[in-house]
Amino acid sequence: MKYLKYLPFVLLVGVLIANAESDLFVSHAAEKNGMAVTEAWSRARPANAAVGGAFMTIHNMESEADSLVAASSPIADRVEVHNSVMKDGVMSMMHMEKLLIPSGEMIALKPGGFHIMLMGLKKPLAKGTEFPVTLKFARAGEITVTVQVKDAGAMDMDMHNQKHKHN
Ligand SMILES: [Cu+2]
Repeated sequence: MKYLKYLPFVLLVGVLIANAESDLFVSHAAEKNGMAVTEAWSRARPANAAVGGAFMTIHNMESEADSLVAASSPIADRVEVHNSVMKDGVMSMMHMEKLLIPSGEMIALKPGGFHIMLMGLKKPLAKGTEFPVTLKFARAGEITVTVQVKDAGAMDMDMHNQKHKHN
């Protein structure tokens, strides 16, 4: 656990972000076996919506690669890892059997890219509510993180920072 020294920083960032969103002292981050999941959030959806997306940052702090191989949540019948791909001007989603998290890398799950897809929602994704998602990694095992539901129009910080970048 040579990277444990970074953990207080990771937790602090999570707390600062949580505090910026609300007065609740909630950190939407979890760490286990050298894998850190931070900034877990979701977009509010209409009450009758059947699907929703969850976004987060996954940081592999170990010297070995790992893979996200499954996900689950008590609020959805099925949870999958998806990638959004633009093809011929049409955005479509691809189911990923596994998402590689290389050693030392941070992978951002965000709108328009990799995301956690919640299918068969059992409760509405209402702004201000929270729900748990359990991610299963091949090496690090299961990590449960609390996902915060934000505004329907919310974007993550990374997207704000990159809004002038086109690719
Ligand atoms: Cu999807």
